[in-house]
Amino acid sequence: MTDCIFCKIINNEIPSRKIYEDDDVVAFLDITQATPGHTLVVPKKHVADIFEVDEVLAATVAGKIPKIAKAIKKSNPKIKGMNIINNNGKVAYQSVFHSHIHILPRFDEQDDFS
Ligand code: DGP
Repeated sequence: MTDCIFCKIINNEIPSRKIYEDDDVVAFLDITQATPGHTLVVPKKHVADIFEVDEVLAATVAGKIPKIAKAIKKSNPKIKGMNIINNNGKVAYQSVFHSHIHILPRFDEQDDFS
């Protein structure tokens, strides 16, 4: 989709800090870094939200999450947990309408930056 910021990231038309990529998904650091290591996992196929995702794509994307989450955790020994979140629709605080999953590393209270 020509106007989609995540499609542009997928196609390397705009820069991002990619931490994982395969034929189906890319994972890159979220520009806001709500917590350090905040990562977005994005299907390469343009689908706006969960209402456009079929079972095969859902399974494909979800199947990559443990591997990516473990790699993020391994990259920073201070990470003690993670929130994994998917917003769908403006009313649910979705702001980029190319479906994606947030991985938000969490830290001990004294280390938490959020
Ligand atoms: P959501 O609100 O769930 O649709 O999350 C969209 C996220 O996308 C938000 O946390 C900020 C992030 N984001 C928006 N534009 C860019 C961008 O150009 N680059 C990167 N890396 N992240 C972006």
